[in-house]
Amino acid sequence: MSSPVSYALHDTVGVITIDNPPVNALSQAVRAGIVDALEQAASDSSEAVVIACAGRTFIAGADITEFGRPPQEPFLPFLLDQLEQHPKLTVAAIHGTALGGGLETALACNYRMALSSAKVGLPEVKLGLLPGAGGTQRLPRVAGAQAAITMIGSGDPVSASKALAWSVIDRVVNDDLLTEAISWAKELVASGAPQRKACDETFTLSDDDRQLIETTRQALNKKTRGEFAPQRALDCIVAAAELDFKAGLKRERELFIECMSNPQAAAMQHMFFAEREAAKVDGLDRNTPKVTIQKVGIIGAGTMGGGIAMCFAQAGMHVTLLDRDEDAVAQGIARIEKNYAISVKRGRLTDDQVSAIMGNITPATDYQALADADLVIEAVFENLAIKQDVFRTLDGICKDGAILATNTSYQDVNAIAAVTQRPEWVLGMHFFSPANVMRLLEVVRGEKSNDTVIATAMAVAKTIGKTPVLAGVCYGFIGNRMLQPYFRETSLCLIEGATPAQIDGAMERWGMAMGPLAVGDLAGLDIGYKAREQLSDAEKGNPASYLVADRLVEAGRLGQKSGAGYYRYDPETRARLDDPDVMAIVEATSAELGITRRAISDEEIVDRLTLALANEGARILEEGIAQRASDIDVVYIYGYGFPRFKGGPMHNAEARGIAEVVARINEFAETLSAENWQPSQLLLDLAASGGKLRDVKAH
Ligand code: 3H9
Repeated sequence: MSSPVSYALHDTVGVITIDNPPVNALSQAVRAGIVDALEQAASDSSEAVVIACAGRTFIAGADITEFGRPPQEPFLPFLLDQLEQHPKLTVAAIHGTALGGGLETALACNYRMALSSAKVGLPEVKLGLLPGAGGTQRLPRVAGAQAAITMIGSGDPVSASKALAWSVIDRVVNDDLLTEAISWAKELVASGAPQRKACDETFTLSDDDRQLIETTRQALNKKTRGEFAPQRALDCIVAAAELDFKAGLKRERELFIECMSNPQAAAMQHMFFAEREAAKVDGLDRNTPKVTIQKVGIIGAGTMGGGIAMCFAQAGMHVTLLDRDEDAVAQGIARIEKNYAISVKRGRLTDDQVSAIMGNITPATDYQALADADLVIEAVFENLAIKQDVFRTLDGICKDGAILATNTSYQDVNAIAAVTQRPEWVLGMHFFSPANVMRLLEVVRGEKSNDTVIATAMAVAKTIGKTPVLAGVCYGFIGNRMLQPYFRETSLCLIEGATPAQIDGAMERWGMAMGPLAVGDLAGLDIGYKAREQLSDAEKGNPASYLVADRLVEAGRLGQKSGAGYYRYDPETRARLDDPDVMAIVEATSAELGITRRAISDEEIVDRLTLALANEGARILEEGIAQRASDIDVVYIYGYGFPRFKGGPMHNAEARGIAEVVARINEFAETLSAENWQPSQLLLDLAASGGKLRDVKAH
């Protein structure tokens, strides 16, 4: 097999070229190839060495697919030591993104040049790791405390110009990177420039730097609550100041191994691949023609429709925002303007940018305005008959080949498509509120949706910055369907003995962005109440799972919007406060239903809620509603505040062990409710066979 690394002499400069598509990750073959090339360069006539990459980017880091397998020599820290101690002057030539082990490689060179379009970063914390090949020791020595704390703590890449200002790199060029790097290497040699080595630099922390570390620690504690790696990464920077280079590397290695052995690392790496996989539709030809989307119609100028309009307008598409009368549209436009005013105030957008975006939105009240739209998204009231009316109208007006999407959360996409003469051009595009912020988009394939419609929806989702996940038609699709058993268990825990603060506290300490009852208060308890009003008693199920919510609504407690729901909300700070009135309602309802309240442990709460999700997720997978288990994880992480460091409900179950999960579900079936806790057939099969959820493919 030919090596992904080649070496060639360009006059007096030896050029090492890495060509390992797609992103030049540092696989074992690449590491071995670089070691060989360095040996060759050490003994030939070259006076300097340039390290460059073919393809779209400089090295994007270690090969993440190798993590979790037995490590193979040569190891990256060894390789980078060889590079740093190389007898010839070394220059890294960076284009695209130099990330993780890629930037660490560049930092082990004597000099660094980058294209002006390049970005550099140490994103390891996003994978549950810290830079483990000297990055935490070399970056502070080369670029100082602020750059190191910011880049290593956040994991966010910085532009070439920022990197230049911080001295992470030494030179920026606009084009001809390789030619420029070679001639710069020659110049450096000719001028007798020293072979600068990061390991020889000293690094100290001033009082201000130590203060910055403290404030960054606190900020990260909030932003990456529950994550193991970010604080350890900062520990490494402190070690860089307090220890010599060799001892600092040793400390980095110890903490790197601690991170790598923590289950969070596997969960976050799982998510890295899961979100990329989610964009792929099994069985869909890569060359499926797509509709070019330039004009988008949005029906319904409410919060949801307005948020969706913002997404498309920001991406430069022309949006017609339609509602039934002038007042309704004007209100919708005013709401969008208010949102953008906040963005301007926070410095996220300029007035000019907002004007340009608003210029992309045209208000309308006449459906004829949608006649030439390429894509129409309906976001009207959640009622099948109303939605069907909208689609009948669209069918009569929209041009051939237009894609007609419903943003329904629960209605039957097939029943909506069926009222048109073109059901193959209809699908669901389920946005999450607030639509301009939330990254998830469920692309719901109706039984007749054609491939072009699906391929276009998946692609346009990316254009507007969303993470699309394909779902099939069922009540609630993937995400909201799983919420039903999740909320059922929440309500049952409450009525059987827990308090709102205990349930939400347990789930938030476990990692959820927000506990389920606080979510209910945020969304509005009246929504579920109104939905239940349309159901028969049999359809509503066990009163224990909704009666408290009904009583709260009947007492005028609709959630945050009325100042009280499961909690009371401080009118000024919006802080949620425990409310004895709620517990009085809960206790009275328990007594009325003949339930003897008992102490419920946090562990039981977490198990009931997370396993309810995993069990329903397995059914969804079994029925082919989701393509793969990891898609369900993406839905929960991007749409429902599930902690990324747990890898989503399916990965969490897999990491725990499917056999153990089934055993716990069976225990709940015996002690709580046989009806609610039937393990899904898929989980039973996997527990029996020792198979993995990640290998299950939907049919
Ligand atoms: C590290 O370096 C640890 C060291 O400190 C210490 C070691 C001792 N490995 O994202 P894309 C695949 S940790 C393997 O769609 P883009 C990706 O799965 C690493 N595969 O492209 C996808 O595959 P597929 C630190 C990787 O242009 C394909 O490449 N580095 C890796 O939108 C295209 O990816 C990082 O965390 C990898 N490292 O974005 C950087 N990276 O086509 C991670 C990508 O089969 N990577 N793939 O679905 C990225 O952030 C983006 O991929 C990048 C390109 C910005 C580079």
